Amino acid sequence: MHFSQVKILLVAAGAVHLTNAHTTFTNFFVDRVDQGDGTAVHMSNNIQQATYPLPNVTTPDMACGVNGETGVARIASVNAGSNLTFEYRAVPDVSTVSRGVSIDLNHKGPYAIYVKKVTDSSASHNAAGDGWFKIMEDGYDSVAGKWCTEKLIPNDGHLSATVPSDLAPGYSLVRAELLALHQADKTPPDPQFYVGCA
Ligand SMILES: [Cu+2]
Repeated sequence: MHFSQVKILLVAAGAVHLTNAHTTFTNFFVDRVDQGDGTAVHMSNNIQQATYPLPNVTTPDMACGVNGETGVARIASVNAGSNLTFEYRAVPDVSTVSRGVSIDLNHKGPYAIYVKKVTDSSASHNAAGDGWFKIMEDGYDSVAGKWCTEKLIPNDGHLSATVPSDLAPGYSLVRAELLALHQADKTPPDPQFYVGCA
């Protein structure tokens, strides 16, 4: 779907203007089961800017996004080998728009999924700092001629990873990082990181 079509759709739905059609991680799926809107997900509580990229790469918010250090009560149970899916949306509340509006097509770039062992997943101030390791990455598919962000759109905004079979039992945070590079070669460079944790 082209951006112009998205805009028309949103205007028709009476939604607010969609500035730059950024994106944010809203829904966590375990073995393809949706845990629910924002459930077990660390999300921004700024409704106007929830879909904005992080302003720079030195902010502690690089770990889990704005308000990402605030623990959430709901925890999802996963098993070694489970499929984890991260749904990104250009509009966090899809009750006002059609599902599947995940990101504007002009965003091109890779994604990666990270895990960090923590002592309590529901606690706050777990995210920033050491301990993260990468369990999945995808970038440019030279056969298809597409970036992962371009595949995101027909895939309902879903990124996926598999829980490593050797992950130790206990609590973990899992972090999704989507990186749009369409402004990264401009002056000043503006790589757009969209990160969130479950
Ligand atoms: Cu953007």
